[in-house]
Amino acid sequence: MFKKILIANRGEIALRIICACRELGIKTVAVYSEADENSLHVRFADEDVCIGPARSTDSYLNVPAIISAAEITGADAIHPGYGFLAESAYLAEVCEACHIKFIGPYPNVIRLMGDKARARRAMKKAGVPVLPGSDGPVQSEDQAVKTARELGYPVIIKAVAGGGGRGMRIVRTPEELPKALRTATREAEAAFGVGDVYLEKYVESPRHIEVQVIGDHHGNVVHLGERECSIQRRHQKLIEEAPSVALTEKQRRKLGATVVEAARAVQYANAGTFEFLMDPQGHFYFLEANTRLQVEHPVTEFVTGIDVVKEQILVAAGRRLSFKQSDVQFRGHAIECRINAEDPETFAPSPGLIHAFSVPGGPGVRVDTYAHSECTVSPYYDSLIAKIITWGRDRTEAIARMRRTLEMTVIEGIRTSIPLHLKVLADPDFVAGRLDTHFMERYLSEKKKDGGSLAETA
Ligand code: MV4
Repeated sequence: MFKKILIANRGEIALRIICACRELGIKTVAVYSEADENSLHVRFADEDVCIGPARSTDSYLNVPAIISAAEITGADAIHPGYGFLAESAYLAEVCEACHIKFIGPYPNVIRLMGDKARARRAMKKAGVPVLPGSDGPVQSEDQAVKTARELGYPVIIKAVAGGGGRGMRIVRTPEELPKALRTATREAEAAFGVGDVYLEKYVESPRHIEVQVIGDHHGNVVHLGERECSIQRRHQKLIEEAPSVALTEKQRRKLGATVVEAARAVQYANAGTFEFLMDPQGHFYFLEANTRLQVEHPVTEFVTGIDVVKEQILVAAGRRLSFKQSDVQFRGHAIECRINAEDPETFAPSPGLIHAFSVPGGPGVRVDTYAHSECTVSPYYDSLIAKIITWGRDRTEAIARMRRTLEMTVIEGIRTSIPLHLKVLADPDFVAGRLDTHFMERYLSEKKKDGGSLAETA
């Protein structure tokens, strides 16, 4: 087993990984930027190394600095968390070359999934349903026009190097296509350095449903069920839950089995998430695979009782998965609210000093956070300060626990998304489970019409 793990991350996820290491008796190394010197992840790690200035390109994205920190401290493995270098095939390769275990999939699998057109083709070949679309990147305007005509409008243009919703264009008529193709290509080139784009049939009003998998290095893969992630704004998820109310037990088993087979086909090891769109008729289509631990993994942990981060570490060390698919039992319902340091109405970031911070516990409540009274939320990094996750025997109980937890949470000195969460949790469509990826857009525009203010209830 590893003796020492370096955590190449910050914030709540760095603390979450420290929790797993402590339970396994593994020493930890924190890396931090000059802005994070007084953070809890530094305080609770056994050792710490400053890797550069506040800007993440100079610190948390600095591969040589992170590898040097691992070598100096004698760490056997690096856990990348999510964001930053978590899906860097390059970091995974450098780790291999330096005989440091990268806690994640093989570099070639990270690279495959990073190319959304290749990933699509690989999944299709493995028997996973994908949307009708171009076979690989579009080669010319003529070809795109022809493909779009065959697919039927609307279509969506996606960047091969994109993902998470960046660089997409919905095209509703043939007239719009040439211009949309040019802008999408230009934007992809500017954002990712690769201008390649591909086409897919556009699905109206889908749900976003994703399946958690974990594989070991002996060819075993199991799925840990799905998460419903339709409550998002501008591709930032706000609320996630498990299970999805939209799936029958039969659909869950079928989707799970399909994903497990596909993950095996690409020799998937460690934790991963396969994202799907579910259309209003209940059909599933593969979107992309995330080759990392995800922000919303706690809802899966709550309903399965499996510690995903501990399992990631164990399989990276070469252990076989300690459970079979038939050992995975789903119990009750879990919901996560992402608490961001931002204005609940304008969504403008709200960094600064937190004077007071208190979240009540009680039955079925989990809080993953780096925040505490008198801590500072830095403007340099993303605005997620806490994840509040509640569990209930059913969805109604999980929602009730979330509401009373948010109502009794005290965060003073900065603005947070809590008032927005409380409104959504009281929305009749949310309560009924009538969700799709346009829920928040619809919700926010209706609120505007009503003249309703979140500040009134804040
Ligand atoms: C789509 C789609 C509709 N049709 N693809 C956005 C994130 C990226 N992973 C893929 N995305 C979408 N792809 C087709 N063919 C709609 C979205 C989409 C979306 C997906 C998941 C969650 C939220 C979303 C919000 C807007 C659009």
